[in-house]
Amino acid sequence: MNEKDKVPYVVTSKSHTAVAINCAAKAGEWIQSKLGTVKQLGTKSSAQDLVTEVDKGAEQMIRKLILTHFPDHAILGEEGVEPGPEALTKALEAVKDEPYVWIIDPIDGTTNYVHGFPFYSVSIALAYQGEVILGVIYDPSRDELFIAEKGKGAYVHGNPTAVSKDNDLSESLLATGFPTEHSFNLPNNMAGIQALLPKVRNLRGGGSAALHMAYVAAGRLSGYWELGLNPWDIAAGALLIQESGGKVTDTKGRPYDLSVRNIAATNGKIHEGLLNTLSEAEATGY
Ligand code: 2AM
Ligand code: CA
Repeated sequence: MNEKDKVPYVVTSKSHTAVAINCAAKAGEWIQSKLGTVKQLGTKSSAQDLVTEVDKGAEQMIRKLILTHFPDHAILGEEGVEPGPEALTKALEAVKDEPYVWIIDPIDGTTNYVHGFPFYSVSIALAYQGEVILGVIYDPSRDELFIAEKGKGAYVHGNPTAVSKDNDLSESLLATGFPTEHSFNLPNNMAGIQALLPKVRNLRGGGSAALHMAYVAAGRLSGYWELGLNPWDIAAGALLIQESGGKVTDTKGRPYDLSVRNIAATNGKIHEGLLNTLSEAEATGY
């Protein structure tokens, strides 16, 4: 047999979901074992946008595992893309004709991780022809694994998740994230907070977009919005919420897709109220 005719060995027996779970669990366990040991703190787009050797190591670990099983799949990972919207547009363009694209955030909530504030997660999604078909979010601090498969529902620890039943903003617990981009997104976010706080039960800012979205899916938060995010912060959580009966759009109410950066995610019932309040306050980030 010629060298060039040799077909590399490919493990074919595992499902996408099993690989995603394995990646999230392995990376999560490793991240947790490194908690409190970070030596070198790097910054990306701004002084508040942190990256560590643990983010990079975890992403490498996940990439390797995915490619062992699916060598022809594309991967869009946070640590593989330069910060900023232009680099993201290019990265999305580069994978747009790939049938399967894995979208990974090795640590969503790096600031929390660095400070030992136990609210961070590993987020892994798989898109087929541009549509998210699988989402896994793992919270290693609580050992909680959230899983969603398109059309098959969403689960935490094997139990189906469902969004909250709150009908009105007044009985809602919302979450948001505070932007690292201070000239445009920050004033917009502040205007949104100012308008929403008097209308809702209360507001939280936990610091992990993916985990906030998992919490909306699980009914622990009624809704969540944030400006200036990236696809790896949102993709897995968006499917979790949709499969739990909730609604995910951009902050102007347009359907969610991988390019959406300003996200509104709710139990569905309060969606219009959230969007209307953001719009009236000119706080949509558009
Ligand atoms: P990260 O920890 O993976 O960077 C907190 O509000 C959320 O914003 C987190 O999900 C965090 O993800 C994300 N985030 C932090 N810095 C960001 C940046 N410069 N651009 C976009 N999202 C960011
Ligand atoms: Ca990250």
